[in-house]
Formats: sequence, structure tokens, C-alpha cells
Amino acid sequence: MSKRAFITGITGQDGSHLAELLLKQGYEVIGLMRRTSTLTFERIAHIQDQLTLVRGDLLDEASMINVLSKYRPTEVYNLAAQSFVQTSFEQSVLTGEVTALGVTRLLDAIRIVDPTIRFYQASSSEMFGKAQETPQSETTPFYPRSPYGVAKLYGHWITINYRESYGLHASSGILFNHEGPRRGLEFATRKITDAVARIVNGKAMELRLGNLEARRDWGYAGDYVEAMWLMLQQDTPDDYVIATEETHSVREFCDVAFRHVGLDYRDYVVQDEQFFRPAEVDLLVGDATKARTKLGWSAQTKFHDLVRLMVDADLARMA
Ligand code: NAP
Ligand code: F7E
Repeated sequence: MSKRAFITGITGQDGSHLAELLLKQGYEVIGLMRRTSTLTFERIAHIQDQLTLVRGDLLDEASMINVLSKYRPTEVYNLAAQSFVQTSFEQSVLTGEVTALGVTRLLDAIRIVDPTIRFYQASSSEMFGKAQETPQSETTPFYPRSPYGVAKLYGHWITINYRESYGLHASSGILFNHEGPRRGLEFATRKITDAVARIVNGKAMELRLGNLEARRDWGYAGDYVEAMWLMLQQDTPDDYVIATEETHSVREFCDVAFRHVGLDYRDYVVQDEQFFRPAEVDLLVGDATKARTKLGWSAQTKFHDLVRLMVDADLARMA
């Protein structure tokens, strides 16, 4: 029997990489798209003819019940979310509705339609927030620092709760930041590499950023979607930290990105209060030992290569 996967958030960064991976594995891929006034196909345009795209929304449980009933997937990957931390401070209730309660709606839809469906939840290192230990592993206590982090923590625990209460094959990937050329332009890494390309091309003179001292464990999205898939191939559902195990500051990211094109970031980067957050996550770095030993997964793309590949992609895009 051919494997059939349903991906929420297929138009997002991770959704597009995961769809590519599953198509290569021979899956039939169904993707959930919400109704928007303009199409958001940019990241999946190159594979669109191989996908089945269906309308629905994490805010609307009936739409998910209908899609699951019609297509009967064997695996569901819940990647949809209001995923931008800064916006979660401005739209905290919406973030809770989508990023937290959206998970329960989808889990309930699975229970109603077919409890044998395997489920992946996109949990986040933002749940560690004000990190209680370093590095962070599956056993590190959570301390979220934004409405987004709080919403993700709810999604994480409801996934565990439904696994324990109803025996669902539900796994949660606690993924640290992962980036790439398809990253949204508002996130720090892509904002930097896009600005580098614009400056090189004479389209910008400066780059305005917030906190340059924040440290993150940045990996490549293409590597991370493999871990999602591996989690659903295990006999037993579980939770895994997915990370490179390296940490670097936003300042270091700027330094490497500008140096890659022969420039000094200090000549272009301006700090701007509007990009600081009401509460910051200062330092994240993951311990991915469990993923390495149980899934056989490890990050292939490390920090310097990631920065360079993102700068090169933005330069090529603007050429
Ligand atoms: P992304 O690029 O922001 O994509 C988010 C996706 O969710 C988009 O397809 C978006 O659709 C969709 N979406 C938003 N609200 C929705 C709703 N109400 N109903 C249905 N779909 C909705 O995010 P990403 O970077 O790919 O991340 C994927 C998932 O992993 C997210 O849950 C994110 O929170 C989580 N995560 C990401 C990282 C990371 O570093 N990238 C790390 C840990 C966890 P539109 O195209 O219509 O906006
Ligand atoms: O910020 C600092 C900012 O928005 C990274 C999401 O995918 O990863 C992502 O969340 C750091 C923060 O990502 C600017 O204060 C400085 O400390 O790129 P970001 P994030 O908040 O880490 C996690 C794992 C997720 O789950 C999320 O969905 O960079 N920073 N100056 C800035 N950040 C932005 N966006 N813009 C600036 O100008």
C-alpha cells in the first residue's frame, strides 16, 4: 500500500522541504492550505503538480475532519503555526488559537477519523526560553518567554497527553532554529542574508536589527525535516531534541555573512529598539544525543556553511 502523508503548513519553509522529502520516498502528499487573497505557493511552486492541495485551517476543526476522512493519510505532520515570536507578543490570542489549540483540533480530528494515523507535532526550542540548564535536552525543564513559546508548550503537552490517554502514535520534535534560503524574510538569519545581497547590489545602505547578543543553535531546514520523518518510522512514539549542538550569536551571524562578500558588518548594522522583544531568549544550544542514538540522525550542515549558503542564495536570487 502506498504511503500517504498529510502536511499542515505545506506552504511554509519546513512544509516545502518535507513535501520534497516525502515525494522522493514515494509518498502521496496532501497539503493543507488556508484561504488567502493571494496565493502563497512560492516555496512549493516547483513541486505543485505532484501535490494534492486542499483548503482548510487549524482554526476550523471540521475542515480537518473532512480532509482526513476524504484522503485517509497514514501520517500527519502538523507544521502549521503562527511561528514568528515577535508577532506573538502583538497577537497573543491568535497565536494561542492556532499554535496551541490548533494542535488539539487536529489531534481530535485524528481520534475521530482514524486513531492509527501517526502524528508529528512541530515543537520548538522556544519552550526552553529562559533556559534552566545548558545544553538543553528532552529532560530540561521548560520556561517559555513569549506567547509563542507558551503556545508551543501547550501543543507539546497535549501531544504527550493524547499519546498517553488514547494510545496515539504521536511524536513531538523539539526543533532548534533551522534556516535556509526559504526562511521568511522577517526572521533574523534571512533578514541578514537578504540585506547583505541588497547592500552588495546597491539596493540598501544599512541593516536595522535588535539584540545582537542573543545566541541560537542554527541548523539547516533540509536536514531537520529528515528527523521529522524518522520519528514517525519508529515503532514507539517519543519526543526528540533536534539541534546542531553549536551556539552562535546574531552578531557572529552578521560577521560571517558580511565577511563572505568582503564587507565589515560594523559599517552597516544599526541597532533599533523596535526589534527588541519584551522578553528575550538569551541562549539556546541543544543536546541531540537521543536523536543521534535512537534515530541515527545528526545535523549535516553546520553554522558557517549555513550562513554562506544563505548569502549565496540571496545573491543569486537578486542577480
Ligand atoms: P513558517 O514558514 O512560518 O510556516 C508556517 C505555516 O503555517 C505556513 O504554511 C502557514 O500558511 C501555515 N499556517 C499559519 N496559520 C495557519 C492556520 N491558521 N491554518 C493553517 N495553516 C496555517 O514556519 P516554519 O519555519 O516552516 O516552521 C514549521 C513549524 O515548525 C511551525 O509550527 C513552527 O512554529 C515550528 N518550528 C519552527 C522552527 C524553525 O526554526 N523554523 C523551529 C522549531 C519549531 P501561510 O503560507 O498561509 O502563511
Ligand atoms: O530571532 C534576535 C531575536 O526571529 C532570533 C522561529 O522559527 O526559531 C525561531 O524563533 C534571535 C532573537 O527566531 C532581530 O531577538 C535581533 O533573539 O530569527 P528569530 P526565533 O525568535 O529564535 C524558533 C526555534 C521557533 O520555533 C520560531 O518559530 O535574533 N534578533 N535582531 C532579531 N530577530 C528578528 N526576527 N529580527 C531582528 O531584527
